[in-house]
Amino acid sequence: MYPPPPPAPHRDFISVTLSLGQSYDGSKSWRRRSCWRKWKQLSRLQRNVILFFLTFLLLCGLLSYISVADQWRAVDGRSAEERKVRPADPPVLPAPQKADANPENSPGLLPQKPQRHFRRGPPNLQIRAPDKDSKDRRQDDTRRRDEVVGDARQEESTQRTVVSWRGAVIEPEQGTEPPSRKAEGPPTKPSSQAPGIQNQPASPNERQRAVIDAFRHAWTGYRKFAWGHDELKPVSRSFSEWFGLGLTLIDALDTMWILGLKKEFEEARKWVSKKLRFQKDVDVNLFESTIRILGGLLSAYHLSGDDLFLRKAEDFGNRLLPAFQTPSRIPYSDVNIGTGAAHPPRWTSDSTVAEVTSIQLEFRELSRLTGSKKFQEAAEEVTRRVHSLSGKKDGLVPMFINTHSGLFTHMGVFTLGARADSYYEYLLKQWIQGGKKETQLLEDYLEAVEGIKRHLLRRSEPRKLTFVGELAHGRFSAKMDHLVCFLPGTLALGAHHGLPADHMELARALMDTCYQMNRQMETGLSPEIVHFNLYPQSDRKDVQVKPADRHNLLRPETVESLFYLHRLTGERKYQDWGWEILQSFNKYTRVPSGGYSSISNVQDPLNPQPRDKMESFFLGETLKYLYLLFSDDPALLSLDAYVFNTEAHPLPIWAPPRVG
Ligand code: DMJ
Repeated sequence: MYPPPPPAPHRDFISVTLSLGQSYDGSKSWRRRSCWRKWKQLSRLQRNVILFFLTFLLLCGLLSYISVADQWRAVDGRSAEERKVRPADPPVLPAPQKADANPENSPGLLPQKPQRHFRRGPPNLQIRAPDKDSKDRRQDDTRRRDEVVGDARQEESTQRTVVSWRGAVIEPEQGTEPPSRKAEGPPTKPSSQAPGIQNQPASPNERQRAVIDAFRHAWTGYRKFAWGHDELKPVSRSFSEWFGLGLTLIDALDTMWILGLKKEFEEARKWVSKKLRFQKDVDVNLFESTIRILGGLLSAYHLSGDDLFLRKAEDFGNRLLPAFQTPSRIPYSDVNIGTGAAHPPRWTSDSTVAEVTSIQLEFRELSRLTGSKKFQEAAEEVTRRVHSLSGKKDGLVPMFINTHSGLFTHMGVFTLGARADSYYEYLLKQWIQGGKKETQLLEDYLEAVEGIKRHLLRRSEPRKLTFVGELAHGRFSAKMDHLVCFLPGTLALGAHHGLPADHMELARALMDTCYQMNRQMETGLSPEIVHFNLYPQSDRKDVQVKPADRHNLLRPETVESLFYLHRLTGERKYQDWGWEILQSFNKYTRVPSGGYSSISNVQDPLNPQPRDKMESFFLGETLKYLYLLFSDDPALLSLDAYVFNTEAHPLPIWAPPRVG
């Protein structure tokens, strides 16, 4: 017998022997048995230490897996986002810090962060690859936006603004769902898509290419004969000045971006950077320069992310502010951007109502971006004062307002056309811009629509076209400006944002009428003003034109509304109507050497009489709306993310402020 072996000496260290690959007989069970035996031979302490060590390793593994997975998800999301490069950056870009200075005198207008132009380039046409900082900024923006949108949704679910107007109860958050497009062509995503979640940009379709061709032709003329001037005179191959600020060029910036015209955009940007100077002894019209220049610069900033445009916009906004220094706070129509002297037109101390109430989208946005409240305050004071004035008729406003007394003048005349039109448009659009919270704007808008229905709507003979006439001291006139054709689009937009469904019905009916105003003319282009026939027994056509009203200025309103109607109903006929109009523009207004010209007679296809002027809004609005009309992608400048100013410059809808 052998004595029992002495107890193994106690060792306070662990030795683990791995016999990898040494299979005695190649059997797995042997390996398992041998491991188990070794495990049993270990002391309790050794076993505990091993178990602790293994648990620790397991935990570390788990934690690092979670973090790596997160990073991958983020990377994946980012690249997906970047793959979806859109012409428009999602709305609500970060608002830079406030700073007051003239960019021409000092580079310090905006916060003194490192000056880098981070430009994203037109769709599919990255001008310059974004550097790391800009990428980071975009990611931060996206993150912040997602948070804000998340908050907004949460808030919406708990607080729903219910506005009542004469029995109509409106729940503004209930937008109309975009229709299904069954019979209308390829299915599209609903336009209520969250901002920033957009599809791969589609390459332009045939009709959009035709718009690009038209734009290039117009631009060629402007570039050759009017570069840096306000408007092209295409027939005489020269130019005209209004403000001397390169109006067409600025008005067209965002259109170039949207159409993907990289080279043209870059060249125009260079002009803005090197040549555009606002320190000039020149009078500008407050309204026209706000909607075209301020609006154009703000949009260009939003789409491109290029600070240059915001610096210019702030400089320009500062120069417009003296117009508001009137006894009534209702601004003068004109202001000298060099001297700061503001004044009404020579013959009156009145301003027009549309002009003083259609600058708010731009001034509010400028305040939001710069952090300087003075722009918003000046513009909103006008809204408040007009809101509480007497002299309205069921929400309809007169056309003039006095800058000394602050009261309406020329009372008793009501129109949706010139001098009043965009008052109504901006009530709705400001409400949308501000996140559908400013109920006073909504109430005024709803009341006005009821006023239109009650006092201005009639149907023509024999085709029963619904139209909006005018009222002068109780007398109805069957006169309608082409300008009124903005209304179907605005009504449809309101219905989309939750306003009563009968607004959409009215929008459709008025859209038909506006189309007929074009269709019934020999050139297929609407005159400036029409009169509708009200007499059933006559052999007259529905749409009558007086000799003095036969001109067409290349205005956008019909195609603007066609864009909204198509976007919000999905019906292809609206695209087809727009296509007809584009062809008419090409046939009767295109000048071979470059550019398009307004014409004097839409009823004479043999001699439409070119007037030798291409208005800046042909590039800023008409061609932009045509391009958007021909798109089947509701995410392209989504109507849930952007609101277009009255010159077709898209501005972001503000996310609601964070609560708490
Ligand atoms: C544009 O300047 C704007 O659309 C404005 O609201 C009305 N006039 C022209 C276009 O017709």
